[in-house]
Amino acid sequence: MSLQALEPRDDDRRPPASELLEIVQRGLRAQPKRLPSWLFYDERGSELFEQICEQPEYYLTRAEIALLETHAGDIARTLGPDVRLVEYGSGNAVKTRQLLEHLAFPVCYVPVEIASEALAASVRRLAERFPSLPMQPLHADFTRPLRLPIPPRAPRRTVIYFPGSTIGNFEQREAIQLLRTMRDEMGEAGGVLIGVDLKKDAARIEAAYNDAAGITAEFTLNMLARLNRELGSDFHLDAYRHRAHYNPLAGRIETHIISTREQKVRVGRMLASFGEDEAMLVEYSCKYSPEDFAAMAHKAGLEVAKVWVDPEQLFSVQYLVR
Ligand code: AVI
Repeated sequence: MSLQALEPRDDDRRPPASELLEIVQRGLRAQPKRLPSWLFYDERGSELFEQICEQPEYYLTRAEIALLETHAGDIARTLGPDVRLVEYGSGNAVKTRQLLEHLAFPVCYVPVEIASEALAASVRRLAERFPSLPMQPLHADFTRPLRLPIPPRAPRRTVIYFPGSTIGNFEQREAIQLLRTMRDEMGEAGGVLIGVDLKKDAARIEAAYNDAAGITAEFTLNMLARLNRELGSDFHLDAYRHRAHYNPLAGRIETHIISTREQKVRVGRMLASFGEDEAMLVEYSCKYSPEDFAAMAHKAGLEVAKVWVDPEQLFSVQYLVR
């Protein structure tokens, strides 16, 4: 499976219909069936994800924001002055703002995002608050080598910012490859500031992906609605359900779409069969102990220079250097 296979994308990253059809047909032919998680992020999926972040069970966002609030000064001191901040994925305004507010003399902010709307929105939001900070938005896929714009003045270091534990949506091999790409982009003196969700009590993790309000279930099944709309497939949404289970050996939430009965679906010219209770994998959300993550970063040629963890040890923000 390619690096981008399970990576969050959004609507703008939509491949042409013929390519999308091929990706989906391949996923339905696989044994067991699996579809890439970036298919979640059409317009509705992105809205639902924002709602997930506000659910009481989804501790990740709140824990990360609280960490940034509590340790903003220390994080800024660790990064040092005259930083060029390069954010992978369109920034959550709150997290990025917190960071920028505390950095000493940031050289520029470079949000990297393949979805042009999200990219423009993140720049708009931050430009209001930081009118004199140069913004250099880069419309690109961050899993591929980037051509970073020339900064307005020489930075002391380039810091890649990758919040949200999005690294958890990549399988190990792909996560290592992505960390290696970051290592190349940041250069000799650079660093990576990354949000990493931690291993913890399985019930707590499972609850985060099975919120009582059913938002995550709706988010998961929205993938099928998207395929029906974009490919003209005929998934019967009421004959599938969401299942998110924590696999303690692999240390990850495995989200599946379950067929509640025997059924067939037409996708283009393909007629795919589902058995009753057949599970189709749609997302991994990997959780790490600090040691696991350090070992993985090491394989990418990066060392953990500093880790900030909340008192409940739910989430971590980590600073990686060469
Ligand atoms: C984007 N990513 C870090 C989320 C996660 O927690 O894996 C996506 C998500 N899927 C279901 N809930 C949230």
